Amino acid sequence: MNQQAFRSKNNTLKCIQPRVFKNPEHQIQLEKKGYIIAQGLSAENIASIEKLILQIKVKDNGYTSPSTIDFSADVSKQINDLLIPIANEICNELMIDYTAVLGLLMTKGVGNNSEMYVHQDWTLVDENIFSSFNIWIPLVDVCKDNGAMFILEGSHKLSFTFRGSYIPNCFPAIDAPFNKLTCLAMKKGELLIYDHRCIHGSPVNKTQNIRPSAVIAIAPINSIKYHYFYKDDNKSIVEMVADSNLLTQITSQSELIDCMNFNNTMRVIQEMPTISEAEILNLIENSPKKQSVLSRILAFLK
Ligand SMILES: O=C(O)CCC(=O)C(=O)O
Repeated sequence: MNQQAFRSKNNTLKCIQPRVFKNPEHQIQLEKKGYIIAQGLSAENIASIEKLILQIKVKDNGYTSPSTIDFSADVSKQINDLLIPIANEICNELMIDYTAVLGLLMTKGVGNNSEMYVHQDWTLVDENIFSSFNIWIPLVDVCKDNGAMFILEGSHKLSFTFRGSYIPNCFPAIDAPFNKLTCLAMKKGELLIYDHRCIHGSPVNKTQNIRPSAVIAIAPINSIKYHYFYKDDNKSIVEMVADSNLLTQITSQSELIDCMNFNNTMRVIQEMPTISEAEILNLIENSPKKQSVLSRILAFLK
C-alpha cells in the first residue's frame, strides 16, 4: 500500500490516509460518517454460518457476548476459520489491499442485560497511518428493538487514542447515548463496515429471540497489527505486536494473563491520549442525525 505524504503550509509533513474502498461512493461515505453498509453475503455463505451456529449450539446467556468467551479455544478456531475466507472475499470485492485478521460470532441475548455499551473498538494498527475496520454482519434482520448497531457518525475523526485490554474508555460518558447515535436497521446478511475508532453500541434486545451476528476485524495487508494493555500499577500502556492467535486468546479473557507474558512488547507508552467532552458534544450537536431531527421539526413548524 502506498503511503503518500505532503508538506502543509507550515512545512510539517502530513500523511494522506490511503484509499480504502474501490467504490468512490463508499469512500466518500466512509470519510464523512466512518462506516458504510454494503450488499450482503451470498446465500451460500449465510447458510454455512447458520449451519455452524446450530452445530455449536449458540444460546441466550442474557448478554451480548463474543464466541471467544462463550466457547472453547477449539470452537473459536473453527469459527475464525470459517469467517476469515468469507471476509477476505468481501475485502477483495470492496476494498483496496485489506485482509481479515480475526473472526468471531457476537450473540445478543434477550432482556435487560443484553445492551452492548457504547465504546470504540481496540486499536489494531498504527492509526497515524492506517485505518482498521470491523465487518459486522447481522444474521437476522435488525432494528432498534432487537439490538441493531447504533453509531456516532463522524466519530472516527475524533482525537487519536489507544484502546485495548483494561484501557479505560478514552471518551467521556454520553448521556442517553442511544438517543444520540444513528440506528442502523439492516437486513440479514448485509455488511456494516465501520472504522474501529467509531463510537458504537447496541441497545437491549426487547424481543424474545437472540440476535446473532458475525464480526470480522480487517486491516491493511501491509500493516503491523498491535494490541495494547493498560498496566494500572505504573499507569502506562504496553504495546505488543499481535497476530490472530494472540488476539483470539486476548478476546477470551481467561488467557489474558498468559498473553501479558509474551515477549513481543514493542514499547511502553506513558501518556494516555483522550477525547474531550467538548469534542464529543460538538460532534453530537453537528451530527447528521441531530440536523435531520431539527430539519424535520422546522419543516413541521413551517
Ligand atoms: O453485536 C453487537 O451488538 C455489538 C458488537 C460490537 O460492538 C463490537 O463487535 O464491537
